[in-house]
Amino acid sequence: MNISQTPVVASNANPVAPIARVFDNDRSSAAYRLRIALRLKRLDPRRDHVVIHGAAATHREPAYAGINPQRLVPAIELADGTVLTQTLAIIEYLDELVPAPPLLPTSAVARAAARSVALAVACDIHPFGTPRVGLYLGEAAGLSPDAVRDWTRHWIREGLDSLDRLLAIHRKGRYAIDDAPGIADIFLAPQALVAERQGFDLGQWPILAEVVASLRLLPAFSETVPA
Ligand SMILES: N[C@@H](CCC(=O)N[C@@H](CS)C(=O)NCC(=O)O)C(=O)O
Repeated sequence: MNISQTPVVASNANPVAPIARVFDNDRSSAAYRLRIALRLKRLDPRRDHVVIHGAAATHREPAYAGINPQRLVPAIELADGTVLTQTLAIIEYLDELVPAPPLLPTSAVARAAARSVALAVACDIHPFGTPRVGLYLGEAAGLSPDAVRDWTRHWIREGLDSLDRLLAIHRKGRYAIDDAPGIADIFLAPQALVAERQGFDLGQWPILAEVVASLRLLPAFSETVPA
């Protein structure tokens, strides 16, 4: 499964170091994005599990904060010791490290469209449903578990309404952008799964549901799902 990470694009002016390990969490939707990308690239680096839920969580402790200053998963450590954070940045790095199959479309317009779908998820939907936000709403803002759930569901509904409209504009193939699974899909599928786990029926977003159904036929998406 582990193919060579020898970078095709590396040079002295453009060094690309291989991945030494991944800081993963099997329940995290952001970590799911990275698992999909690694699988599409046929990379299988060492994985260190970081606990982010409940009393056993370790991601906010000094040991992990020393690795990822944002205290979030996922992160990757390169062979030269550099740590990279933020899934979009990490996945674009992977795309430079192992160019095939490409995770970004060939045209500049389609690349921008793909990034806009990914960023809509990463910036405007996913953060509202993270453990840190839920904990704050419950503990500091005093919301009941039901109120936190309603709040989370509100932002998912708003976000997926927007995503379905975005896909209506940008989709030119079987998946989010074209006929090759790429960055937009890697962000879309995990967010759709979160929505289902929050009780939504994806059928209310017909384009998104169709894209997700196609993606779930791919092992990279179906065999890496969060627990
Ligand atoms: N924008 C970040 C999001 C990372 C993120 O929020 N990860 C979540 C897991 S899905 C996390 O570590 N949460 C810990 C917390 O909320 O305390 C990325 O794309 O990598």
